[in-house]
Amino acid sequence: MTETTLADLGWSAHFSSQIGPDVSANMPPARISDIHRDLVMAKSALGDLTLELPSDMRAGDFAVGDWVLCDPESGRIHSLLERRTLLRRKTEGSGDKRQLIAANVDTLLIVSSCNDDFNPARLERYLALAISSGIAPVLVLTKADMASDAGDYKKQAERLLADMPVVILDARNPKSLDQLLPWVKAGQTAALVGSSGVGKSTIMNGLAGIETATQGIRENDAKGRHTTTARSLRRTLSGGWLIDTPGMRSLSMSDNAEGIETLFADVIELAQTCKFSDCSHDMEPGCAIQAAIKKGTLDADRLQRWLKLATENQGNTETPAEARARIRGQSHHIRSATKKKRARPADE
Ligand SMILES: Nc1nc2c(ncn2[C@@H]2O[C@H](COP(=O)(O)OP(=O)(O)O)[C@@H](O)[C@H]2O)c(=O)[nH]1
Ligand SMILES: [Mg+2]
Ligand SMILES: [Zn+2]
Repeated sequence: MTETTLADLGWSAHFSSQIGPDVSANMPPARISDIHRDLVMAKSALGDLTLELPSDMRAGDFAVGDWVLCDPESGRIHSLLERRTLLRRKTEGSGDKRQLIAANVDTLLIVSSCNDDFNPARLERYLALAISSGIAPVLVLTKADMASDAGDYKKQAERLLADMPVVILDARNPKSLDQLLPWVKAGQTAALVGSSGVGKSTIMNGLAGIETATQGIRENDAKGRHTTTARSLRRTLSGGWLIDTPGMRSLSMSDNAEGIETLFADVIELAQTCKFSDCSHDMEPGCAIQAAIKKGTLDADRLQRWLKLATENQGNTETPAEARARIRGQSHHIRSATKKKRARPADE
């Protein structure tokens, strides 16, 4: 068996700077690959580990891709390291709670297909999430083999965000999947998101070299189709890391202002030149946005998409006080990691 180093697993200065070298020797770092009800699976320089949760944290406090320090004596997670990036979303009817999707992801592979699944409004939601989370987005359009005009989907996708890579492929074809290799190089982590049925698991299996018949993460759903039921971190054949996520039926906007402002920067700039500062860009005189639509320089659909996302995001976004409370809650576990270590006798 070849040895896995922390760097292979995606470890970087961001994480090592949070702990002293003596801590990492006694409390080995590990990266969470699967989360179950009361325990997590993790990958470390010592191999695959099964870890119990700390008594003051629940499974929902952890995300696939998280770095933790392990307590080898108890077999428990000792502490959670501060994340470099975090994908989270508000789920339907969950109030202020956010569901953690994945942590420490470098690239978000936003998957759609060259068919009716292709929907600019939904893709913009994923793009806003990526940008707001500080994660580079790549659009992956599958089923190019079944479309007569795959290039047209690519052109439409490229218009959504300047300089964003757009890849069209047949996810079942390994040669075609090679186009994704730049984002799954050794030590890099990418996450797959998109609706059910677009080919996320096919991409995962192709890049990780998993035979469909032998993989354990699938089970039959009511329709008799194979469906991914859990997130997982898997190593790709190229030495990178890939996180598959179950299809999301809805991705509601919350805490995504930065992403929305980036995606619609041109519309927002126009809005600032409207005659009235509280212009609703509807029937008001002197509305620069309506003028641009009339002139043909702005797409009326884009205005509607921007208004919808911005309004929804405002309604769902946590207040600064809520954000501070959340950040305090996270840093508590990081501080306690160093404190507990110092309290240990030197000869232990
Ligand atoms: N023709 C074609 N079929 C694909 C492609 N990608 C996925 N599929 C098929 O679409 C179905 C759903 O794929 P799956 O990977 O399970 O989608 P997921 O729900 O996003 O994980 C499977 O039958 C795949 O074989 C593609 O690029 N071309
Ligand atoms: Mg799947
Ligand atoms: Zn206006």
